[in-house]
Amino acid sequence: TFDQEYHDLAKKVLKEGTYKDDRTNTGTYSLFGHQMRFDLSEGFPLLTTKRTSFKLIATELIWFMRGDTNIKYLLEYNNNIWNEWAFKRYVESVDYRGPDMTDFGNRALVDDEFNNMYQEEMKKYKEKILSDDAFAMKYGDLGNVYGKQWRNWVGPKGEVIDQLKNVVDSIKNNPTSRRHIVSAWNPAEIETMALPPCHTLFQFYVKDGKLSLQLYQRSADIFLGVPFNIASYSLLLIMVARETGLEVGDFVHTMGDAHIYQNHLNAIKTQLERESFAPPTVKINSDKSMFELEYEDIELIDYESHPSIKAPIAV
Ligand code: UFP
Repeated sequence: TFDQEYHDLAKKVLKEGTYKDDRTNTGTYSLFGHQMRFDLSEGFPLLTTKRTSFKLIATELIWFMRGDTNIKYLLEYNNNIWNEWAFKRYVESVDYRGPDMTDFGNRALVDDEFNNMYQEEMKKYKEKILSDDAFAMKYGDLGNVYGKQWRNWVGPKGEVIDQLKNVVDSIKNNPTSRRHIVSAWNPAEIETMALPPCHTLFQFYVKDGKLSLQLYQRSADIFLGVPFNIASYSLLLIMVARETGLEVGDFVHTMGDAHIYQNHLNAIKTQLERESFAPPTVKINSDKSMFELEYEDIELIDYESHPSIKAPIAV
């Protein structure tokens, strides 16, 4: 089953992964290089051994597809997954006058008093993004992250390249091509991004009327990130298959540094003890092009799961 593919990865990292320090000073168990495969004709790979929010995944994907890089759109859907990265840019700016927020991610975990202060500042920040357009423009933006690179990659002469539109056209016009690629990794712009892309590059493959997609993910937080990444790219594959008149094939998920943060160990072990349910399915209730789709057009059907499991995110 789909869950088994994920559980096998987690078990492998628990067994074979070795301790590795990391940028966030959290500490991980890590190994290098792994591949999972999900046949989407069998259903939609949203994990069932842990409640995983389809709304967060779908609204983030649509946000990427719109070419948007500002968290305002996400906040309007009550999607908070990028807040820490945008907030970090704000508190490090000259305009921030509140209490010192240095290393807020780690401090909030160990210091209750600081955590209350941080929650308060974050709340004010979110309210200001939603109510003040000028503030949102300046401090809601994450820089040249996914949406920018997918839809508006700027070339050497200032020309704008719409990689997503181009790849849809190339799938339609030249299905056997081996060049159906979208890259989020733009070396010239890495420094202008709040977080260098984790899902770095993806490629499509057409055979026997079926469309497959492979993702290369350079860095994979197995407990918190990967369940989202699997569902997000599977949903993208469904949308592109629909757009190009093809059936869905496999989502192939290839990863580089696959890691479990040491403060996620108990959480993942709890999840691994659970039995999976049959996977849900996804239906798109609209004739709109994939570039015009909205969250309300997408329906998740028959999702049965175990409860969610909370764990701290490494910022
Ligand atoms: N991460 C994911 N998936 C994502 C995403 C982030 O697993 O979609 F945006 C994790 C991977 C890593 C951290 O633990 O976020 C990014 O840190 P770094 O840039 O140091 O690899």
